[in-house]
Amino acid sequence: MKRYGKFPKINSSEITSESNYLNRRTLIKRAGAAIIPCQFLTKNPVSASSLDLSYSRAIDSGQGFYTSETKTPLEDVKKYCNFYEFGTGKTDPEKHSHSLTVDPWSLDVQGEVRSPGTLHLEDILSSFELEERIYRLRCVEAWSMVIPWIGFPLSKLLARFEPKSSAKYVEFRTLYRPSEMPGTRSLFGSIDWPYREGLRIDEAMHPLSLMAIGLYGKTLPNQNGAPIRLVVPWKYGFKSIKSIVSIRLVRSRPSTTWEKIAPDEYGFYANVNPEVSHPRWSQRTERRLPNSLFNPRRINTKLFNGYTEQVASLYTGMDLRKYF
Ligand SMILES: Nc1nc2c(c(=O)[nH]1)N[C@H]1C(S)=C(S)[C@@H](COP(=O)(O)O)O[C@H]1N2
Ligand SMILES: [Mo]
Repeated sequence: MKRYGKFPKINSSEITSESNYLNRRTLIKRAGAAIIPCQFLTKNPVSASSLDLSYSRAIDSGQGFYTSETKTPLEDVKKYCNFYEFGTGKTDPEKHSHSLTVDPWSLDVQGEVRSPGTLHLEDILSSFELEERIYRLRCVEAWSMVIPWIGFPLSKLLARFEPKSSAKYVEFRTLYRPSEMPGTRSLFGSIDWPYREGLRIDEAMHPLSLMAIGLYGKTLPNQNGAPIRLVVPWKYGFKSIKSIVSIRLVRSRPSTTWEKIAPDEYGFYANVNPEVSHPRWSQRTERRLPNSLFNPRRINTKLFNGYTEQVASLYTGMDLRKYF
């Protein structure tokens, strides 16, 4: 990614310990339907049965929902992040995202749909069955992780708003709240906030496209895109937009953040492809985190991040070099 200026540091008194958006009220409303944050458990002991997280485990059904590859430890998933709203350094999101208010949260869905509207996070959590997906995440910067997400298919969310046949693309937007996002207050950045991403409608409806609300059995850490984010495992990580507040179904291809900044470096499709180099580095291999000087864990990058069987048909007849 490109380099931007340094970001203002926030002082440590603003940083609270582990923050969590599920308060008692939410939990009672949801009647133990989903994820119980451990912070809640330590403060307010609950019966053992509530400890059961009700999401279905990822299984190897041949749909790409599961991989047996070694998972990236939770500590690394939480520490090594890209979330430019909180700064450009890998550990900035972990340091600065405590200030993000994730409750209340709502998601507005508009555009080419029969029933547009706003859903509160609580409604979202009680509407959809939660499932685990163990996915590879391949960043365009040539590092990768294996993460056990918890969420539900994006297709189920979109279906609820009844897309019209005129809906050809889906545009996503991240929250833009400068008071809580030091990275957006930088005078040197060239990002036109809010962070935006997009998918073609058939990509959005693909069963692998996931709305994640948790990882490793818990609600999402703020730095990983709390309280709700997209995960598109066959595309470079920048497509997997975090902390989403708005979804619009549209007729034509939306403008997206990284494509707008450097269209020759970051395409709209951004399908993982070892054959198509980034202008400044090769995409043939990747560092599987956590790695070190002595254990570099460099592995070959696979076409569509290893999800070819599931997604190749979306791109039949398309020149993947042209539509990178
Ligand atoms: N809003 C927003 N979403 C974002 C980003 C960002 O800077 N802002 N970074 C993207 C990039 S480049 C990657 S690799 C993934 C990283 O997700 P993770 O930090 O949870 O591993 O988030 C993506 N989503
Ligand atoms: Mo990335």
